[in-house]
Amino acid sequence: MADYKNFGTKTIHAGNIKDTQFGALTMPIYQTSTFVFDDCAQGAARFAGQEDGFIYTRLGNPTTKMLQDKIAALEGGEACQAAASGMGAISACIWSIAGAGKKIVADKTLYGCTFALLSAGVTQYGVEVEFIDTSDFDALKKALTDNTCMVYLETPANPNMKITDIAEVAKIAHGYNKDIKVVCDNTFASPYCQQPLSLGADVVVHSATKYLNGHGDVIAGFVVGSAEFIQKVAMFGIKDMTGAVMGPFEAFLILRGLKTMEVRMMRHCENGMKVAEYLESQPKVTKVNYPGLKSFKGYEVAKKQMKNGFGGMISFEVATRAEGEKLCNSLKLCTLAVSLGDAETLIEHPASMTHSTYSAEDLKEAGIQEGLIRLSCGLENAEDIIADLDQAFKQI
Ligand code: LCS
Repeated sequence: MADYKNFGTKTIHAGNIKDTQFGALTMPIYQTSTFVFDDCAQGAARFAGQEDGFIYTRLGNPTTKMLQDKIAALEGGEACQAAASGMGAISACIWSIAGAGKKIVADKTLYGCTFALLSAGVTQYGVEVEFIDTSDFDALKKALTDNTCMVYLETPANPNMKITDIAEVAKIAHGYNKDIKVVCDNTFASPYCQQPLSLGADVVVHSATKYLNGHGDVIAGFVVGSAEFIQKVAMFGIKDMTGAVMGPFEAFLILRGLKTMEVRMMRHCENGMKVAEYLESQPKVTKVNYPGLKSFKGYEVAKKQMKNGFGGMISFEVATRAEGEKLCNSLKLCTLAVSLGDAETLIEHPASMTHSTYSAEDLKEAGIQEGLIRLSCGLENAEDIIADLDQAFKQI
């Protein structure tokens, strides 16, 4: 694979497979479930891994392969496995690392369904899970045990944007046992802003539903890591344990979305900063969580590890849930919907929506307040987003 230096060039050119048959500029959608063998010897050789080539789309597909190679290049990983959703990627990753008798140390602030998978899912199959604040290094050191196989975190974390120092966590975990896998969900930052593998993480997981696709029309996920680990995710986590295969059409749409990722991310970051500064000046807002604000607790670490910008995700607190609901219901441009990273600015109430899998006690423990509102700044003009928020704040 050619070695492209810069992010925007990589999104367009890295991993591309040349169409030698017709010379198509863009990768076609190989909408096929299976691939024809010349003879039995070839089929056997492909199954035995003695011959390259495709077998069956659950095991690999040309459109998806090109996308996987591109994502690996963007995250600076050796290899990547695509999945049918972010949750599919996370599940396949977890089953490729953990098993009965093993322990996962996880941050307590996570996307709601990841929290559910870890707290109520894998624990049914003999996996031990301890939830801590991974930005508290003493707590991390205390939680590591001989059977710990994974440290799992998001930074910025969904929904309160908590920042964890990836390099420090990797140093502590690997210092305890080099075989512990540090897994970082990079959905909120995207590889444009932050590349966890370069900071010492072993594995990156993504909901590609968000910034990577960027157009609100796909559910998809990725796991990125060493070639050896991704082989296990592909041949065990996806092929056997979850079957969470990305379809070729989704792969095509993400390849299409990636071509504009750098320019999209520049605008998301610019809008994020402008809207965060506006929210900071708004008297009805009691707290603004945005990694680019100097007043934010995680600012110094974010500045160190989010090299290209702070992204488009913001959360903020108002006094009560009722005020938050009034605000959301009064918006005209910002759209009331979960998901994030789309062209449209999306707003939601985590405690009753994305994080409704948390009990009231768990929400408190994770620092997710009833009055917390999450905003995904889209690609509209920042002035229009701010004007809409401003008219809605006047209603409360
Ligand atoms: N990881 C993070 C950080 C997420 O925010 C999500 C989804 C996932 C993983 C799961 O990805 P999916 O299976 O949906 O592709 N987050 C959502 C959210 O905040 N609103 O709606 C979905």
